[in-house]
Amino acid sequence: MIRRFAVASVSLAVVLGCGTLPAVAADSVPAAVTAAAPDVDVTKVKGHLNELSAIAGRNGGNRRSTGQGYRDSVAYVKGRLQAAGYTVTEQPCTSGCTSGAGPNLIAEWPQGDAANVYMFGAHLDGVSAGPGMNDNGSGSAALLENALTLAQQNPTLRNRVRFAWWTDEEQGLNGSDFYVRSLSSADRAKIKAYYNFDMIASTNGGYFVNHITSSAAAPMKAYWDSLGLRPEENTEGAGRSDDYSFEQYGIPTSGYAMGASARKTSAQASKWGGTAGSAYDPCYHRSCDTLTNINTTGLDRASDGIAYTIWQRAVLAETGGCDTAGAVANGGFESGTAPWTGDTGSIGARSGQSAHTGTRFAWLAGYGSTRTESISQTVTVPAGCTRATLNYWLRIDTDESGSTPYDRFTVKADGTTLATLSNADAGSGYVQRSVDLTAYAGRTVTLAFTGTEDSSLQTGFVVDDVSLQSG
Ligand code: DPN
Ligand code: ZN
Repeated sequence: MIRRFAVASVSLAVVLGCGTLPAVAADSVPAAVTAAAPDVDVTKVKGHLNELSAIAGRNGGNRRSTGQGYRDSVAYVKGRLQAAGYTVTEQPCTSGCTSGAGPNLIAEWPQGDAANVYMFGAHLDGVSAGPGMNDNGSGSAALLENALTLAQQNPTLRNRVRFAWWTDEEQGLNGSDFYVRSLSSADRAKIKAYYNFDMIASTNGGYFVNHITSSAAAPMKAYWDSLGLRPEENTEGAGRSDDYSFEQYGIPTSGYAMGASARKTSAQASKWGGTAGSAYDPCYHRSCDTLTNINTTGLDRASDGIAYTIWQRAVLAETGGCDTAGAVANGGFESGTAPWTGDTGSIGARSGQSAHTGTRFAWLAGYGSTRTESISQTVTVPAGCTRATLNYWLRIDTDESGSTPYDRFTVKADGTTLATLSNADAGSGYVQRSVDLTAYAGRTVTLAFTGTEDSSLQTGFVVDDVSLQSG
């Protein structure tokens, strides 16, 4: 049982009076939710990291591009992709690479417009000093699980998605340079953007986006903004990873990074936590870049942001006039309470509950006494949205039993109830839920989440990661 402290006393007579509330409608999940980007399972991402770690262990402790550790890494990624239905190409690097370097690995999902390609890449090689788990097992594993998730979900694609795992990055961005250089100019022109993932699980890391103000970066930034992370430009990594090979040919690029040997500033430590004055990755290019040198929270947030970007770029309808980025502010409750109003004391990091991502959440009700708590903010649904879905994560934790609804949770827009849940919907963890806000396109509405309890047996409604999506 998880119960909150509250100044409340409950008389037995009142307790006996409970149990006669009207039945509530089940939460309706609109069809549009099928177009929402999936949650990429970080446990599976870490499973790939375990395999890469074991591969290094069998091959002298590293995955350098010229060694068997690299070739075995290629075989692992290739095998998993093929099993999921990808056609995978090994591209030998025949010029500009270190002698003996293994191949690039390219995999394309055979759907969507082949003239509009969105590429997502990570270097799969490491340095000889260690197993290269953060640099760059992290990017490689997150990309692999994203590719497998795309195949498993198999959404109708508008544009083409191509994944790449690069060889010989550590010796000079050589694999990616060879790839881009080798394309015909016609094929290069089909690549509308390239997204790079190099070191996305730094233990003392920050949330960095490459070319953060560019239009290529918009979905990457929007996703981390939606978690309240306030990402910054990836200045440390500029020109230092495989996105640079694409930049050289004028292809728009972006990506995520959590940082290498540069030191976290005190402003960054206040914003993101961690240790000011210490390197983002204390094991950068060292033997200690092992499985313990992984920031699981950061890896999870990057993995989900990659999926969000794939969906925004290739799955969803054109968003012309429907830019939902930032429509819900502080939806992850990570940055204070504003602009939420109402019972903002429900927002924070409290013992007894935990966040869906980050450390903070909104915990509505859960006292075990008659009580209503509500938070709201105004949200503008852009006029150009042909679909708009409000997504949120909800954990319902109750001491009630059975299927009678006593304690209720509602989502309202301008006072109209769009979803109602109750203690009868309780489960052990967070569940992503959504309401359709398409009807509100072009309007600014007050969005409210409310928890209402009857006089006994607590039900807490824990909300996190609220965002508006254009699908
Ligand atoms: N990941 C680094 C490497 O491959 O050596 C390059 C890099 C450095 C990337 C600093 C980002 C920031
Ligand atoms: Zn790297």
